[in-house]
Amino acid sequence: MMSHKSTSTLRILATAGVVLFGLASQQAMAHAHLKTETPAANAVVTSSPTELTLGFSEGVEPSFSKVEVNGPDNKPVKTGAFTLAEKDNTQVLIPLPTPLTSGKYQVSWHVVSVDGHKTQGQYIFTVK
Ligand SMILES: [Cu+2]
Repeated sequence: MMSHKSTSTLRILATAGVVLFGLASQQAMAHAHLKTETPAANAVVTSSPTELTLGFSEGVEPSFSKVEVNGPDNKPVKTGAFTLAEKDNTQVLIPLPTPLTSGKYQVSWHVVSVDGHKTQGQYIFTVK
């Protein structure tokens, strides 16, 4: 019967939707999200840090990832090489060869995780 048929079609569509949604959320969880950062987001530090550290939820590919820092007046800050912590590809170190003057700094990160997914974000911290 017609009504019975359309009910089963709906049921199949609903099941497919749940499966697709499940897959999509699993993939989202596998992306590299920023979990910790030093200096912390929105922190006010009293002295210039000598490096930034960014800890991600997944390992990242250094050759396809970058971290940019912009200082007061939106001027780009010179940073050292994008470096991964030894034996931990989730921990990124960004050396700051030149001491930071007082002001607000914006850190923008773009990373490709080991599963090939791109994520990006930004945060600020202040040097007093
Ligand atoms: Cu992913």
